[in-house]
Amino acid sequence: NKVEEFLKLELKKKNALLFVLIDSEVSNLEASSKLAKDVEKIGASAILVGGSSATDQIEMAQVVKGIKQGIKIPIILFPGNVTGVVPDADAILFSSLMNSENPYFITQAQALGAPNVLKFGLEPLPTAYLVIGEGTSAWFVGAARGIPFEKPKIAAAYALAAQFLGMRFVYLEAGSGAKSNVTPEMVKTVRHAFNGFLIVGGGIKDVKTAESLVNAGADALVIGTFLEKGGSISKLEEIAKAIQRSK
Ligand code: 1GP
Repeated sequence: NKVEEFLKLELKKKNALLFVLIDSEVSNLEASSKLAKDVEKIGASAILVGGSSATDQIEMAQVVKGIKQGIKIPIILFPGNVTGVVPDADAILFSSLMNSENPYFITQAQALGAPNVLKFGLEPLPTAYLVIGEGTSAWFVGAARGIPFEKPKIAAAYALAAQFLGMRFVYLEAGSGAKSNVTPEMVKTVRHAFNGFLIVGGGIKDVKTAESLVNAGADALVIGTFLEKGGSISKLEEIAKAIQRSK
């Protein structure tokens, strides 16, 4: 459990961690490699590669292999489907979209993808992936019955169920580029119910929001769109610094 141990060690040193999401279909190999190096320098703890719109497995494999050479922090796959399982990454958010209405995204894609996770030697991080709100790609593609933003207790009930099922990670996902991020109140309520590693992402792009989510109990924040839309590394560094120290 190398990556899981690494993340736990990181959490002993920092209050919360920054994960940067690279969508292999948005940035090309060269841009992705540079981005990965830059965000490692400013203190990101892991690079996630994937997303619900990334379906070109060949391109993703090339991007993963390419970035791997330039960085020391782990590459964690963030698959939207079986096509998100590629070689050369360190780990994979082996996720069940627990609030999907389609059993494919709860257990079937997992069964189809598992043999390759083993074959490629990827460390599976057992993750409950919970889609909050509506209207995003993750919500649509994953056929999610989005948990309303103002219903934190429902998210907490899913997180508790995830814990009882043995999952060690919960990912509260507002969706890439979401207009509103998951509320600190929801994070707090889930934190109360769930003992494992709590990831929060979707629509996070400023220091204040990031701090409030970390203060509410998030262990890691995922940021993708902010950089895709031209956000600066120095601003991301401010976010990284703020969440690593705030408590
Ligand atoms: C999406 O949670 C991640 O899956 C990141 O969201 O792209 O909005 O930063 P953003």
